[in-house]
Amino acid sequence: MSQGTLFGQKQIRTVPLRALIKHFNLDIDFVTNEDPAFKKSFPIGKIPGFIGPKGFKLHEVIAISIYFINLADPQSKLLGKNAKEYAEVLKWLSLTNSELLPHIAAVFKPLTGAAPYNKKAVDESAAYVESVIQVYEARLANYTFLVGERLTYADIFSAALLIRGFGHIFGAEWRKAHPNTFRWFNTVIQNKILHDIVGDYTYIEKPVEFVPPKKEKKQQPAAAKKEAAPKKAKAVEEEEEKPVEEPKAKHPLELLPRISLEEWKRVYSNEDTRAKAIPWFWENQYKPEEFSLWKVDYKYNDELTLTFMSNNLVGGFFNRLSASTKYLFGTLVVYGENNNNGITGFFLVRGQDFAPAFDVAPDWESYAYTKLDGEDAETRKFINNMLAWDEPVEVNGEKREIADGKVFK
Ligand SMILES: N[C@@H](CCC(=O)N[C@@H](CS)C(=O)NCC(=O)O)C(=O)O
Repeated sequence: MSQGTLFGQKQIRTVPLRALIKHFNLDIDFVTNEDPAFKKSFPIGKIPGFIGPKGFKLHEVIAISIYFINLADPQSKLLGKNAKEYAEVLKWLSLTNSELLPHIAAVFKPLTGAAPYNKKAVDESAAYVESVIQVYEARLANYTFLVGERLTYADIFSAALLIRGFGHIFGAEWRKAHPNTFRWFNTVIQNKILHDIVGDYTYIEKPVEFVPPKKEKKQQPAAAKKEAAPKKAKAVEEEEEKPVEEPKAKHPLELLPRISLEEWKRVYSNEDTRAKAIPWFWENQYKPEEFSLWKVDYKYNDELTLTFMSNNLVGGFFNRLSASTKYLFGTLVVYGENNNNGITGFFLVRGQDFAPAFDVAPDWESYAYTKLDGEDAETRKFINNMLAWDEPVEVNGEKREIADGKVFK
């Protein structure tokens, strides 16, 4: 049975909700707010509105969000992992929804001509946006995400609504002055949950500038005619135009010389690992001037339970790393047994820094990265085993059997 209907069009507050529907595969239709059912059920006419089974109705984006998440998974860590984190998630949702977004709109709408322009009011709103953003800057100076150490709905929701800021007023200079918020936004916007709805994100170079509306000049009948055009529905009026699209800057790793990883990936998949692939790797693939080697260890091994779940965790991490397929090859194995296991492995990374290749995955900081010396015999022994998985792994002086593993290629 259908789980309900969400009403809206392209309004920004529908973005995080559509992301939840997709992520949790909820059976909820997304229907235009022009629909008579919306008009009848929501007299204030604000978007989003939701109608569930048996006439259950909700408005207010935060309430609808919490309902969707609980409907899909009452244990979801997207709402934090305890009462304190849950309250913190709500704090950020409220701050972004009530303080940030309306004031961002109060800056760019007058600039784009969507609302009357008054320089003093725009400047005041811009100053207020700045003071609120400093709350995000401060938190994100020491943490990857807004709540706890993992991605929560606070991140998804806030990044989604901040598209209005990044789409109109947070140009290159702003991003330089707010490195923490930018780094966080860039991470969250690429997370699959949002990427599925928003797609590849492109940044603006410069904020929108105020252009006095032509209609003030009396001699322009075309503009005057436009002014007299019939008004759109109120809620649609609220919707902002698409952000200016500019070509995406080249990924820093694209600027480096290239030895393809493709051939190695083919060799590793097709050839006998010990006899052919491993010698090929050291001879043809590992060029220290172009690649670096990293030991990668999961930081929270004591939280792992069943080995197959640890392996799923690795699978999820690899999925989220997929934007870096061209720059990485690696394997992570799960060693040990149920309720006593850990994750370790190695990666070959284009360039000498691991961060630009890994930071596409929102959970990249759940792993520790240690640079390896490819000339060292012990290192080679470890990597060879991470390719062959035919010997136990040594962890803190103890030999542990490999239970499972995944190859990132
Ligand atoms: N308090 C509401 C605000 C919703 C809201 O302002 N929605 C905008 C679109 S994102 C809207 O419907 N604007 C139309 C209007 O103000 O008439 C919520 O948090 O959901």
